[in-house]
Amino acid sequence: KILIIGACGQIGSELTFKLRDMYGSSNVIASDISYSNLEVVNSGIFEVVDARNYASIKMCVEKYNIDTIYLMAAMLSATGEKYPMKAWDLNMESLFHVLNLAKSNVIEKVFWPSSIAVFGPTTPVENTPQYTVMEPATVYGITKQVGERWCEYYFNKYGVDVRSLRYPGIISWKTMPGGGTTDYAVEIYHEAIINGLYECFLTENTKLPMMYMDDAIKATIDIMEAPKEHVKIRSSYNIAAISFTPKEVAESISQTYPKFKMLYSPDYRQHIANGWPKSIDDSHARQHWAWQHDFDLQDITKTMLYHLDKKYNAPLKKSN
Ligand code: VAH
Repeated sequence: KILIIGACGQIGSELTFKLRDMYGSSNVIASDISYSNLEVVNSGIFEVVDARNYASIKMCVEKYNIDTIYLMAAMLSATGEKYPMKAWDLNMESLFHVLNLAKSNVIEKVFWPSSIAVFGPTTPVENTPQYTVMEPATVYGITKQVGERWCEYYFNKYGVDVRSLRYPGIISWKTMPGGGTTDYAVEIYHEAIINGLYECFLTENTKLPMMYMDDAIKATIDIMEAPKEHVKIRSSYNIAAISFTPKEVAESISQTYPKFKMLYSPDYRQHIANGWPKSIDDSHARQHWAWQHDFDLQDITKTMLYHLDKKYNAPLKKSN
């Protein structure tokens, strides 16, 4: 049985739907701190779990005989800079609780997301290697770097089967992102349809690694299904799909909406983005467990605009 902690979040929600498709709804328990995504809450078994509280997690694990946990709850980079201690507390406490449940064999397997935020201003920015200098300059990035060290330690010392991916910015249409620096890459598509105009909080040439949600979900399932001996890196794997700038995504939108306008008003998140890689070398993931992305920028723009146009401009249901 699988438990997803943070199932109402941007990645957690889509992971819930995918895992329910794969393993059957009754075998996938969704949980979050509140009922913040009713589609997730109403699509199967849902429990309120506080990821910062060991007893809260353990109770749910025992109630449903859970053997695998996807820990998707975290405070992201932008919000983490506003509430550093809250970000440290949530991101680290939740990881220790889940690793300790695995160490005491209450559960068998753990997925824990890391991020390109583990890299900092002194990291090589193009084709950032799997192994390199990492001096993260955000609280979120610090929690991800330290979290990776603990994951590898629990694997080496206690044999805990924890697997992890350094997600780039993730783009999806079903759920809004929650307080990240890459959130512009989701907001822009919504604004293009609603207003035909987007005021971007990063400068036009800020190049960042990005990935469509379906690719991120595929990578997550692939690494969790890979035979143990293929998962040779137990800190966290670099994974990549594409990199683009706000200007490039605006141009791809303009092919469908020629009148689309962009404004640039960089804010505090520009400083965070400046410390992150522009592109990622994911050759280890491709070699060890056959990682391969599918969606490039044109595919992402086509898919996002199609679904969001349907969502916002759906003809009113004919009242019969
Ligand atoms: C953030 N979306 O912006 C997250 C992610 C690489 C970015 O970690 O904080």
